[in-house]
Amino acid sequence: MNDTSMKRMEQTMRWFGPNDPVSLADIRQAGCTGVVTALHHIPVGDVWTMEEILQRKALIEEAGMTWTVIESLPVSEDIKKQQDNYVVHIENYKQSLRHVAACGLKVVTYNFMPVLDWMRTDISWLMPDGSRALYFERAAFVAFDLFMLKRPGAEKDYTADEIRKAKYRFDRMTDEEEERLFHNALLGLPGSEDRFTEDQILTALETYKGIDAARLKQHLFYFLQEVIPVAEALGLQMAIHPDDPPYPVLGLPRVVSTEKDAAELLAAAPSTANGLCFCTGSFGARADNDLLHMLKRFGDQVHFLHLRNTKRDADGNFYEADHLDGDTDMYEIIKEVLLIQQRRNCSIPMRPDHGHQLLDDLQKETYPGYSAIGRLRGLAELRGLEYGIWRKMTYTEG
Ligand code: DNO
Repeated sequence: MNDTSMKRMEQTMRWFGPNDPVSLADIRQAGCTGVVTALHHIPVGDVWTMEEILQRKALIEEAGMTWTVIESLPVSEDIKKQQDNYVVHIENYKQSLRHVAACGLKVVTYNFMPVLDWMRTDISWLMPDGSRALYFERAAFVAFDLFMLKRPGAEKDYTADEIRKAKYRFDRMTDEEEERLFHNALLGLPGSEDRFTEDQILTALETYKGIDAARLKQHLFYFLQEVIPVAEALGLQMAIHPDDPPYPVLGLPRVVSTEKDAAELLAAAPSTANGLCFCTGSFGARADNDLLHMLKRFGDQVHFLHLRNTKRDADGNFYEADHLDGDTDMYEIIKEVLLIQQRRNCSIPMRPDHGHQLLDDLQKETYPGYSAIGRLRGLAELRGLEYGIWRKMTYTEG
């Protein structure tokens, strides 16, 4: 018997809002039924009003899709540091969740990375086929930290060999390369066009003095214990995004990088509302993360999927590979997702995370990693792979 009731993933793409050069119509034509977006213009820590949420929702629905996931409802620096206005910000966060739920939304993504969100040294790295990818080059990053930012005490974070390689790399950098590296490393948060200046970043780093990983974890757990019961009562699913890259950067602790981190944060506020945004690209940048094992272990609490692939090397560099290439076995991941969905009787929203700049993308300026055609290629490949596995699992041949 053919069991066609088996669910497929819900296909979505990220949209940065009305200023995004990639339009809702483009996303629809990519075959998406859902959109992932956020109210990037609302200052972090403030309440998202129902009026603003409904306005955005209406735009998406007019384009024939649904607002499937919020990415992100950002957590303020005060909450991460438990300083100044953090109590007010947590109350505001809960209020935003009430509004989000009242407007019919279900999944909320956020992260707990101090100061900086994702970070790359090159946002336009030339691939052998002429397309451009995001790249993290360890020696360039160390050179940026030591010789450009000149972060006090930075030498302590690197081995003698890393420092030597960084010096060699830095000594051969042209002015133009230096400028580009500086610009890329301080790109700031996705969805904003502001980037940090050197002074701003050094000051921001300074404010984390005395906050080590153990303390940041306590702050995260406190936040979860406050917010998760509210989310649960509202029927929301919270999905924390892992650190990217998944280890400390610029002396800042990062606490959502490994299987152990994920297990601890899920246990800190046990609830189905406390879940993960399973980002194969972020977790996958660490060789000691066994992604399939993690997906099997945490499957009941995966509320959102970022499907992307990275290719690492022994020096700590990684680039964003084609979605079906790289170190993560996407076939195994999608097969497991289908089994999880069957068990939970649900469709987990997915988006093709990042994509190469290719074809007409190369002439356009979009948010790094978020060009239309590169993501469309990623989505199409993932969709095809899923369909093939789904057919095999649900149809009896002959
Ligand atoms: C990068 C994204 C992340 C993600 C946030 C979630 O492209 O996957 O920036 O949106 O970390 O809060």
